[in-house]
Amino acid sequence: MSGFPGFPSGFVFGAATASYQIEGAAREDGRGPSIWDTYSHTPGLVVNGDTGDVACDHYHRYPEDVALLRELGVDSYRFSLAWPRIVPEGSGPVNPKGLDFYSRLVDELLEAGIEPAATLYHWDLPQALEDRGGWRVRETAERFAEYTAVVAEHLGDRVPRWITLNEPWCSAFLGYSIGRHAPGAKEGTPALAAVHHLLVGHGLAVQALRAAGVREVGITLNLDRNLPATDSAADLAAVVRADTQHNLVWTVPILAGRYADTEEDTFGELITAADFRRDGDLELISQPLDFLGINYYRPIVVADAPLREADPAKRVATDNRYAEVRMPDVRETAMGWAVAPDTFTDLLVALKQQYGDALPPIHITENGSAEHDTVSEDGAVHDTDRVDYLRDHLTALRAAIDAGVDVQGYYVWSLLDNFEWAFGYDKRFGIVRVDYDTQVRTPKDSYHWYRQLIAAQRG
Ligand code: IFM
Repeated sequence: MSGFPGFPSGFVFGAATASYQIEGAAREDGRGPSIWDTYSHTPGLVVNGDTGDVACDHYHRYPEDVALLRELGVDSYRFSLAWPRIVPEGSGPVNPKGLDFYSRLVDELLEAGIEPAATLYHWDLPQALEDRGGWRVRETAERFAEYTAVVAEHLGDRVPRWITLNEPWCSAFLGYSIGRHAPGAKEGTPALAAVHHLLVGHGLAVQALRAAGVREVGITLNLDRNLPATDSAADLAAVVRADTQHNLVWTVPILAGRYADTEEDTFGELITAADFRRDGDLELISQPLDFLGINYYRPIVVADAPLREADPAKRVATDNRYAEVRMPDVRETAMGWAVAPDTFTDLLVALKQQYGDALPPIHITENGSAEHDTVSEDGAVHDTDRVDYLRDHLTALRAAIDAGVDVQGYYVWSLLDNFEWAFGYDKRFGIVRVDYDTQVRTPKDSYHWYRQLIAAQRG
C-alpha cells in the first residue's frame, strides 16, 4: 500500500472479538449464566436494555465469520472462551458441548490458515462464582486455574497463543468499584482485593498453561497514557494516582515482581488495611511471559479533583482525587474518546524505558474505534473516520518499533460490530457491520482497507 510504512517480517496482523460480545446462544447447549447475563438483564444498567442473548449469533454463524477472516487475510484471530459455557457452575462438571464449540471454531480457523489466539477471561465470570464472592475472594482465582487446565488440555495443542485475562482493570475497577460493568458493585477495599485476586488468577493460569506445554502465554492490559490537564503540582500528582490505578498496579507486580510504590498514596487506608496478600504471591504473579498484550484506544487527560465521598468506609477505589477532562482540539470517536495517535507511540516507548529488558515482546491485542457509521444507498459503509484512525495508529505503532520497542503483532478491535457492554449495541467498533435484525454482515471500507494493507505487507 503506497505511503504506508512496512512492518518487520513475521509481524502478526489479526482481528479480535470476545465471547459475550458476539456469541449469543446464551442459554444453549448447557451454558451457565454469567455475571454479564445478570447485569444486562437488570433494568436500567445497559443502554436500551440490550443483552448478549443473541448478539451476533456467532455461536451458529462462526463458519461465516471465519470466512470473513480468511478473506481479510489475517494471520491470527483473537477470541475469548466463555468460562460458563465450559464450566457452567464455575467449578465442578465440565460441559462437553461448550468445549466442542471452541474445538470446532479452532479447527475452522486452522483450516483457513489462521492462528487462533485464545483469551481465557474476557469478563464473563460464571454467576455461581460471583454468588460466592467473585473476584473479591481468592477461591475465584483457584477455580480459574482449574478451568484453564481443562481448556489447555483440550485445545492447548492447537492454539499457539494464550491470554490469561483481558483488561483486568475493567474487571476490578469498573466491576467492583464504580459499578459500570458486571457485577455492578461500588466498593472500596474489595475492589483492591479483586485486583490482587485477578493477578493471582493470572499467575495460577500461567502455571496451568505451562504444565500443558502451550507455545505462548501472556496477559492483556489496557494501559493508559495519562496526561496532566495543566502543569500544576496538583494535576501532576493526580496523574501519578491515575497511572497507579490504571497501569502500575498491574505492570509492577507482573513485570518487576513487587507492588507499586505509589499505591499507598493513591489508595490510602483502602490498601493499607488490606489483608488479602500472601507470601509467595509476587513470585506467582511475576512468572516470565512470552508476550505482553496491550489494548490501546486513547489518552486520558487527568486533573486533580476533590474526593467524592468524605466517609472513607463508603469511598470507592476510584474516588482518589482525579478527574478526567476533555482533550482540546482533537477529534473524538463515537465513544467521546480523544483521537491522538502520537500518545500510542509515547506509551510504548515509555514502557520500554520503564521496564527495559524485563518487558516481553508486545502484541497490540486491541485497537480500533467506534464511529457513527451510516449505510449508503448502495449498501456500503464508508467509514472514513475509522480508516483514518487505524492508519494513524498503525503509523504510530510503526514509530514505536523504529524507536526500539519490540512489537510483534496487532489485532484490530473488532472484526464485527458487537455488544459494547454498558453501551449495548449503540456503539459500533466493527470493521464488518452487523445488521442485528437480519444478522447480515457487511464489510465496511475499513475492512477493505485493512485487507489491502495486509496484502501489501506480504508483497
Ligand atoms: O469492547 C471492548 C472490549 O471488550 C475490551 N476493550 C475495549 C473494547 C472497546 O470498548
